[in-house]
Amino acid sequence: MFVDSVKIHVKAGDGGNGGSFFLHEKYVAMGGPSGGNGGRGGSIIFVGDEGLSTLLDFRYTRIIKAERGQNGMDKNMFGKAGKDVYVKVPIGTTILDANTNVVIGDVTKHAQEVVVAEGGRGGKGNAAFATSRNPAPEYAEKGVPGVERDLQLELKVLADVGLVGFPSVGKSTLISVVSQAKPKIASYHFTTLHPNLGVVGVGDGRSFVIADLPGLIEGASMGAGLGIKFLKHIERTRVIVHVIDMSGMEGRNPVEDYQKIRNELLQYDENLGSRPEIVVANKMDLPSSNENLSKFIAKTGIQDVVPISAYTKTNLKQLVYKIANTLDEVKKLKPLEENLQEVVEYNFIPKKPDFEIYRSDDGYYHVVGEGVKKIFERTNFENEASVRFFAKKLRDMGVDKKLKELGVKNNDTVYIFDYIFEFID
Ligand SMILES: Nc1nc2c(ncn2[C@@H]2O[C@H](COP(=O)(O)OP(=O)(O)OP(=O)(O)O)[C@@H](O)[C@H]2O)c(=O)[nH]1
Ligand SMILES: [Mg+2]
Repeated sequence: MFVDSVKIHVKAGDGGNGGSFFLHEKYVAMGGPSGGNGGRGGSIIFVGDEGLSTLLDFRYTRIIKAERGQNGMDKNMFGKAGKDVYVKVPIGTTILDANTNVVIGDVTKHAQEVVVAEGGRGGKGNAAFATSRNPAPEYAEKGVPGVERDLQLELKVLADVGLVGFPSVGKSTLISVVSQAKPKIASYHFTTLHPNLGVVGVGDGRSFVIADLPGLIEGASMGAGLGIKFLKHIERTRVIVHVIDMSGMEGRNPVEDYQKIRNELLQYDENLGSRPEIVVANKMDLPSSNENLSKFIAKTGIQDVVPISAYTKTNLKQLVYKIANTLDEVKKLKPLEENLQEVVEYNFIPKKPDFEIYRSDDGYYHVVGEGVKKIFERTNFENEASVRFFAKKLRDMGVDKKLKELGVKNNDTVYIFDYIFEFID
């Protein structure tokens, strides 16, 4: 089964909490604060792997989690970091945030790494907060939660060359005789249900990757047949090899076949019109092919048709050379990366204000925003010192000032996420 689109959930490890401890040593009545920092949570990292060709593994693993960091311990011992989780993905995988559709990364090379969910930082232990004014703080930070998000993974085959054409024209037969690929070949339409990749050695040291794609039919760009699902793979190939069954068997008309497929490609993406195309006349071993080829050239005006027989392996070397030469020309003009979607850096997050305050219809104040959330998540509300620290941070951030500007009075209710506070000046 070929899986080229899948939605998964990732949850990086939370940072361990900072410890809040005091040294209790023999004969020392009250030692100093000694809570160590919490460990970092494990991150989730995707790694390009050329041995994989589908996203099938994700069918069975829809949720990926990394370990949390260990809590900070007594005697200034730091918690251990959570282990990072490495997940192999095929080359050509685009990773998107499923909710925003922002591209997180494009895996285009073997061993390339993309951090898809970063582990949370560990909280600082109380030892880290000792100052001359407060030599014995009880306060310790909580760890930062690890990034949690839904991901959409899209696999687009990364081949140099894509074989396109109607069903049964001989695309799979062709790839099977020019490469090691062993796709299914049969006389019924839509034998090929997913792209097959093969590496073609030219014989002079050059090589290229060719993709055998499922057959296209009229209306493919609108979803007919296997349709649009596979047209997207053609987007990323540098050269299109358009295979035509020149025998005209089954009542087929090679000229019409050519024009229909061309039309579907253009309907799908007009940029495909300028992609270099090599027209291949296949099944030249059959009786009517020669005559049809002459007519084809006369009607379409395309002089440069490569006649072959995949079945009798005729003229394949000439075709392979022609493809390799065309690729060399294209590579000179345009590196493959230019065809890829623009990559948005993982760390790029639009800057939002630290907090925002709004008033709901019932008269309550609500404080929201990323900055406040960060502090909120690190606060242990069962610990008084920690809560005091939280209040101070909000004041420093300007939340109190803004609330007063908005008319808040003593004892008014202020919501900060799911917690209710009373405003006290
Ligand atoms: N006579 C002759 N038959 C061929 C040639 N190439 C392929 N065939 C036959 O045509 C039929 C279809 O071949 P495939 O290679 O499966 O065709 P395809 O284009 O991959 O078809 P789909 O996967 O359905 O799109 C098979 O029965 C092949 O044996 C050729 O050069 N000459
Ligand atoms: Mg096929």
